[in-house]
Amino acid sequence: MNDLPKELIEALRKAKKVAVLTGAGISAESKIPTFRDAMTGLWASFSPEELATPEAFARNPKMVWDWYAFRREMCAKALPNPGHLALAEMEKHFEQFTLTTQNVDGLHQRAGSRRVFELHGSIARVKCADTGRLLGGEIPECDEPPPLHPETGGMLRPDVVWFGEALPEQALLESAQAAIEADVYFTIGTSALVYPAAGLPIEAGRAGAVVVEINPIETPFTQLATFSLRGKSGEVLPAIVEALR
Ligand code: BJW
Repeated sequence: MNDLPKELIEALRKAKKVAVLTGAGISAESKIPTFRDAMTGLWASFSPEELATPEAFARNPKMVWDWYAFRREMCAKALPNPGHLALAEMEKHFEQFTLTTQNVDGLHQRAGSRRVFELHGSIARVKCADTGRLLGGEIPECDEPPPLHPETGGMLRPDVVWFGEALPEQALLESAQAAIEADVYFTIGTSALVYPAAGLPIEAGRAGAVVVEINPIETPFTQLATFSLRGKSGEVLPAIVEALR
């Protein structure tokens, strides 16, 4: 990518505090399908309400468990892509760098990012659906999923945030604080439809940050962004890191 705005690189050179929000698009180049892209989205054949709500799990726990088991395996096999790696590299350039992700795939940490806040949980963890107690060891084998928590006897579910559920308080607080303190705020690979995550770049902009969107297509956030870079994060982010060298 040759046509990065000069003003953006200048703003980054001056910036002390940088914060980032990522969504499913950053993992698209690691072959993890996004949620809402036509045809390829994970929900192309299912509606979110069928799979990612507590009500869906209560109605059909086996279907929801199986869907997450399939995705857990896909995430475990996936590898971080140049976009994840560029963000891990970028972390070293700034006095403060806060990476908030809506993704549950763990790829930022595997790429080497150190300060990561997972707003929607982690697909690698499971917990008791009744008590919220996390499972310590391996997921137990069972004939009729979901398996049960060995200590509580309740059904296991993924430790992710479904619609209508509260986000992890500390992760949200730290992310909101980073947004209002940021000199430059990036919103990368997200459709900007799901709140409260989608409110973070809005807050950053209101507090005076230079806000940069990276996405191949327009989103509801595009109009508010200072710079909207049309492209894949796996191409745009390495170009930004290169320009900062
Ligand atoms: C690329 C690319 C490439 C492709 N490079 N880019 C305010 C207003 C309206 C509604 C609400 C509101 N506040 C709360 C709500 C309700 C609700 C909500 O937001 N609803 C809207 C949909 C209307 N929010 C909630 O319910 C949240 N909870 C809550 O608010 O609780 C309140 C509460 C307080 C106290 C007590 C109790 C409750 C919870 C939201 C949870 C979202 N969960 C999910 C599932 C997580 C688990 C899982 O993975 O299965 O999170 S839904 C799903 O959407 C997932 C994602 O993290 C999230 C966002 O999706 P994302 O990442 O943006 O993906 P896509 O597919 O939408 O977009 C991908 C983008 O990438 C596209 O733009 C592509 O173009 C782009 N792209 N290739 C760069 N190579």
